[in-house]
Amino acid sequence: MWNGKDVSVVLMTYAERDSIREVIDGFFSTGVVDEVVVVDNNAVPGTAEEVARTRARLVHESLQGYGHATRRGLETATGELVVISEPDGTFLPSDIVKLLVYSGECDVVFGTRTTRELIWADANMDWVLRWGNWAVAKLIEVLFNTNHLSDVGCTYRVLRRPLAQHVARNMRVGGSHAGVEVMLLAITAGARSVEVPLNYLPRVGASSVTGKRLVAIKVGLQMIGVILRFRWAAPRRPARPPAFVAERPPRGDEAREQLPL
Ligand SMILES: Nc1nc2c(ncn2[C@@H]2O[C@H](COP(=O)(O)OP(=O)(O)OP(=O)(O)O)[C@@H](O)[C@H]2O)c(=O)[nH]1
Ligand SMILES: [Mg+2]
Repeated sequence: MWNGKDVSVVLMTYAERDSIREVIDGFFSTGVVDEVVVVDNNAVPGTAEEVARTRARLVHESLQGYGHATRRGLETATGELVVISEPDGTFLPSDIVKLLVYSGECDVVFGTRTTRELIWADANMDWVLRWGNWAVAKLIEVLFNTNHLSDVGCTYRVLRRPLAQHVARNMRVGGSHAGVEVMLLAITAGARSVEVPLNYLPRVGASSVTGKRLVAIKVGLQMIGVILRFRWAAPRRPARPPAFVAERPPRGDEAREQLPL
């Protein structure tokens, strides 16, 4: 629980049998997590048995791909604050607090893995991945006039429940590039967002996406395709804030207008 709100953690799993139990236990031991939902996306044999040794709830998604699994997880989680993460050992459960700290002011808090000081030795974040993620994030920043963004590939985030449901209802991408669709659905809906630096560790087990250069480039190009599709379709500004945008303190120019002259 965080500031009186139930916290759900959603973990999608495909090939994380050897790390998932420790990650789930790590999230529960933070003391702020009420529920862990594991989405079994036709995971390797033995994964369900590992999850059964924890307090996590297991749901199954038969459609293959990170996006399909994410949609199922967002639909299933019951908390007011829904944290998405990965069970491959690349993220620290204790970093959840960095995301939650901003959840009072924002509808969504994105993580970034491109802060040099927080990239651990042997983590899969060489200069191509680091600057590639940064460049695509800057494309979003410029095209959608957002706050500072520096990583489109970070899958550790927290969404307030109404936004999580909006995203789940509107997701169309089933594959590995769905993470950027979640980001764009939030941005184009007018959600208040911020990005915070997170630790990035070496993966337990083999990476099937960013560990292979050609696959990583393909996912990057697919992300750019999604960004251009959203830019084409979305109005410059939402006509009025959607229902999930909570009352907020005045921002920038609005605040200045309220100052006595
Ligand atoms: N590769 C893959 N991952 C899936 C699938 N469905 C869900 N996932 C989850 O998607 C997340 C990212 O997949 P990873 O294989 O860890 O990708 P990666 O190569 O480590 O690359 P990152 O995106 O940088 O983590 C993990 O939590 C997977 O369990 C699937 O069909 N294929
Ligand atoms: Mg991973």
